[in-house]
Formats: sequence, C-alpha cells, structure tokens
Amino acid sequence: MAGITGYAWGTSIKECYNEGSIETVANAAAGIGGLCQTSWIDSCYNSGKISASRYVGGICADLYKYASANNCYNTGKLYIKNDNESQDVYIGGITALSSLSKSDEYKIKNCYNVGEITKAENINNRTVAIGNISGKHEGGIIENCYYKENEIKAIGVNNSEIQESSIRQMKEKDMKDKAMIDMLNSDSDNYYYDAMNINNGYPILKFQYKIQKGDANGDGKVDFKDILVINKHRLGKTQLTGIYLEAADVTGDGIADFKDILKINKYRLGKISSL
Ligand SMILES: [Ca+2]
Ligand SMILES: [Ca+2]
Repeated sequence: MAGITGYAWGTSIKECYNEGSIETVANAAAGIGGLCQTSWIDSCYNSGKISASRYVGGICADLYKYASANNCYNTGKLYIKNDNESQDVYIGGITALSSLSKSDEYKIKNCYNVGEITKAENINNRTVAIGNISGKHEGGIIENCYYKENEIKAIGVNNSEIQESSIRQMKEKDMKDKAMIDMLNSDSDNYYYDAMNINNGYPILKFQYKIQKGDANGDGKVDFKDILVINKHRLGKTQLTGIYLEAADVTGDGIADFKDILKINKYRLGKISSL
C-alpha cells in the first residue's frame, strides 16, 4: 500500500507527493511506491505518517534491482506495528529495503530524511532493521544523502560495500541552511530554499516552489535586496536565471531591467498594491 502506487514496474514516477496518513495492517506501506522495480522515482516527497506490519518506507517499501530514487525526501513519521514475534521488520526513511543493480542509472541519490522513525512495538528477538535512508541495503550505490541527527543509523542492516559514512548526518539548523541546497544539488538543481516556510524550513523540490513576483533573490520577501540583485543582473555582474529571472520580471516583458526595478520600488514604497 502506498501513496502513489502499490507496485511499480517499468515506470517513471516524477514530481509526486503524499501528504496523507497511511496506516495499515498490511505487510508494507510507503509514501510513494510499494515494490518498485525497473522504475525511476525522481523529485517526490512524503510528509504523511506511514505504518505497516513489516516494511515501512518514506518513499518506497522495496527499491529493487533496476530502480532509482533521486531527489526525494521524507518528513513523515514512520513506524511499525506488529505483534508477531516471528516476523522481521524493516523501516527506512527513503526505503525499507534496497537491492540495486550497480550502475550510474540505478542509485539512491540526492535524498534526505528528517521524518521521525520509531522502533517497532514488541521487538523481542526478531531482526529489526531501521535506517534513516534504508532499513536493509543489499547492494548498489547510495550517494549524496542526508538525515537529521538521531540515534538511528543511516542504514539499518548493511550487506553491501557502501560505507555509511558516505551518508551524512546533519544538525537540524544545518539542514535548514541555504548551504544545504547546494549540497543536495550537487549535480542538478532540483532543490530550493524553503523561503515561504512550506516545509518547516527544510529544502523543498522545484515543483513545490511558489514564485512570488518581485522576490528575485528568493528569500520570501520583496525588498531592497531584490532591487540590488536585479541591478547587478542589469549591469552584467551576476545573472538571474530560471525562476529568479521570472520573479524579477514584474513587467512581464521577458527581461529584468530598470523598468522592473522602478515597479518594485513603487510597490516597496506603497505606491502600487501588487506586482
Ligand atoms: Ca527578496
Ligand atoms: Ca521586465
């Protein structure tokens, strides 16, 4: 059972999210995909509470073979509820289980977990594999992933050659820092700073970013700093691109120039009420 699909095979899942609670007595539950094989999961997040009896993953329950999870994050609480002492249980901030083919295409990459992970009730003698990224990792590459510091390991049971030190534990304030965005965007630009505080200050994905006209520096406010960055752009000292250029262009003529500065200044001084 999962927020988007129970079983994914030969599928690309992109820019999907789950914000609802999924609490089931079934074996497995995940925010995005249950069993994911020969599938590419990109730019997805879960913020809902997830619970099942054996396998719980923030993004996937089982990421298997020719599969990848890139640019995904979990902020939802994850837990197992299982009274059957003969059953092993697995929880992972990104995936409960991972066993990936070793290749550049199939990796867990640029992901983070800040969701609370709680241990199973009635643990007793069974295997309980709990990890901030993967509950049990059997093989394949995990790179450039992060989690908020807690007492739980990066990988619960690690049967692969992956070094856990390659997954970084961070303090909450560092994960909310602008520098975190550059770290997650090591080879892409999928994350943005949460200027509007829609994700408690943690990095958000590109498709979540809501553009506010005039906010050319993306700090959630329209003020003199935006005029400064547009002026620098106008003079060729720095270049505004993408959503920042779009935000700067309040006149809607496709460029950011002195006319935009004048309009933002009028707005700033209360002479016009909107941009
Ligand atoms: Ca601004
Ligand atoms: Ca313009």
